[in-house]
Amino acid sequence: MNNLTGRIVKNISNEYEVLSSDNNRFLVKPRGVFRKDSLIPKVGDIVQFNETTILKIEKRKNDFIRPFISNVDYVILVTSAKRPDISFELLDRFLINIEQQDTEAIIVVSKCDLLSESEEKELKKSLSYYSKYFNVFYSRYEGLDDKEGFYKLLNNKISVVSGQTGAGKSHLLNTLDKTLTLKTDDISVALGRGKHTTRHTELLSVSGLLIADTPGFSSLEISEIKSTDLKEYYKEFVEVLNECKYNQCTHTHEPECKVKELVQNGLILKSRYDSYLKFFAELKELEKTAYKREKKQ
Ligand SMILES: Nc1nc2c(ncn2[C@@H]2O[C@H](COP(=O)(O)OP(=O)(O)OP(=O)(O)O)[C@@H](O)[C@H]2O)c(=O)[nH]1
Ligand SMILES: [Mg+2]
Ligand SMILES: [Zn+2]
Repeated sequence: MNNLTGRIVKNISNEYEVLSSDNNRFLVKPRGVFRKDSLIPKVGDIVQFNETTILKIEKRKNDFIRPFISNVDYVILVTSAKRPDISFELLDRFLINIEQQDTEAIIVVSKCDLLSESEEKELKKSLSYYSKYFNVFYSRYEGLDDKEGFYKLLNNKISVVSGQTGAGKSHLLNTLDKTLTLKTDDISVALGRGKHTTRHTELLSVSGLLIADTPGFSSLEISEIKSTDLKEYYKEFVEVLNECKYNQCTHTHEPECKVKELVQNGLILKSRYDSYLKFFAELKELEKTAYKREKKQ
């Protein structure tokens, strides 16, 4: 057999399922030499392979550790309106992490059926702010509100669902393709948090789209960003880049700061600014600890 090209869609221990460009599936193992180079093939990789072995991993467009996947066009961030209750701070944490990896985020607010009419209205008002910068979709137990828009956006793209455990990632995929039977489970009521129902990352054919289901997580740290670079991850701050008095304004303590002015006028969402201040302080603290450690050595 000649060498083939395909995409890794699934990994279980040292075996990989590859979907070839002509839509056939193969179960193959990586070449021993990869391990020597500490190169681990991952879901999303474009590879050259023969009937038993992965021969070459093509250069990755992007490379995620959590979820463990590569070559992603969109991260579909599933965040539940209720159970667990929506947290704008967590939402911002996820969004920054996604942007950090050079990928675009799509927000899906799930479990809207658990809200009263007035609660839903209120939530949509806050989220309309996000829709200036991101594609925002709403879903309920029966499925997505705007399926058509979703399909249009994701057609011919590689996407991955991500988000808190119990947010409804697997359930969402099940509603999009009735042939899928992904395991979903109720979140632990006592703990108020999920227990990781999905255990593997797998790229699925979802009514013609390629979307990976992934295990969720319950917390997320922002690190590896310099505190003074954090402002670049807030699109609304970047829009007024040159309008603060000081060029290097961190939008925290400086006078005549345009960002602070817009927060006061209600043009920048207060919770966005609050999350910025919180993450800024977290990053400063990390830098301080690293500095102390360096001095000791
Ligand atoms: N009412 C309601 N329940 C939902 C909705 N989406 C998911 N659920 C329920 O929420 C629970 C968790 O859903 P899952 O799809 O397993 O969540 P997950 O994000 O895949 O969780 P992990 O795999 O642990 O990361 C299940 O009991 C689902 O039936 C929704 O839109 N409305
Ligand atoms: Mg799941
Ligand atoms: Zn400023």
